[in-house]
Amino acid sequence: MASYLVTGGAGFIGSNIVEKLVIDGHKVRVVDNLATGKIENINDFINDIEFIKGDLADFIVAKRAVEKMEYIIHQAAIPSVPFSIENPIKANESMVTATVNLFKAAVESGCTKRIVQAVSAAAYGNNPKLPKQEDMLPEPVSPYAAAKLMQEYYARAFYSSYDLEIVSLRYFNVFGPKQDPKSPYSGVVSIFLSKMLRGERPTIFGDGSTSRDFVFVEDIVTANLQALLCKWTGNSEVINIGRGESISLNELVMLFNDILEVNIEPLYESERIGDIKHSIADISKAERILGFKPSESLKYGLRKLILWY
Ligand code: UD2
Repeated sequence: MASYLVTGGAGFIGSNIVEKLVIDGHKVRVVDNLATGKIENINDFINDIEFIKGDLADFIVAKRAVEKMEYIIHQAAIPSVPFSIENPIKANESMVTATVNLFKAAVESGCTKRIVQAVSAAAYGNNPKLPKQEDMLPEPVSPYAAAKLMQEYYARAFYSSYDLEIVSLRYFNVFGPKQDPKSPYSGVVSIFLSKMLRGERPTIFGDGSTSRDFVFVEDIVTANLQALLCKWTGNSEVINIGRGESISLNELVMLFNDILEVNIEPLYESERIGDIKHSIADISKAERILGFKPSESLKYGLRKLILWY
């Protein structure tokens, strides 16, 4: 039994990680300020964990959170591009300040064996090269992307300055249970599914040829645990986590029609400003370093998501 701190553990991805750790019988502490996370996400196992309501942008909270914890899974953030454009100072606090506090607190605690943190495919920005490879020059085009990239740079800096082992996972488009379709930060998979389950037509922004690499949250959970336990390479690695395949928004609607056995036509509206056209991960580094393999098919994850609704 090892001890794990999950920051943002009441959020969509964080709560899926907490659930797996609890099932595996680990000692789990969650720190969450409940800004975007929800206590309902962890209610089923609240008695099996320690919960701290607090904001990591406050160093005292960070110190308390990391105390005696061996492994840290850092998911806390305000994970939204539009929010960061409206409120770059708050976005920076929630990602950069919080992360530096967490890393510094971990150095001071002396107990931390390794940290894995959530970063983003947003780092690739509008670079049209596909698939996205980790050694491509970053092109952050939003404050969100800049902040997530800064988290990666701090990871490297803390390894070279203090020997703190930190792995950064660049998530592609994550979907799965506990992603709230009503949230303004929600992903297209949840939005489309919740509408189509009610028999409503989903709205595609653009002509539907836009494509994404949709990755199931179970795969994200697996990748985080692999990143904590894999052999240390001697570098603070940045690793893509996706399926390594993409589908268009039109195909996504067709897939839901197929699984739900309905025939709903999407509506089309003009493209969303700032959207990138295509995104697909090269996951060979994840395979090589983590032993990561995504779940059998996209349909597998979509079916599990439908069961959750
Ligand atoms: C994802 C991440 C974001 C950031 C970004 C980096 C999610 C939820 N967001 O944003 O945090 O990492 O990647 O590039 O994973 N769309 C529709 N209809 C809708 C909603 C969305 O057509 O009702 C389109 C949207 O215009 C976009 C695509 O679906 O072309 C994906 O949108 P998204 O918000 O799910 O994710 P994305 O890729 O913008």
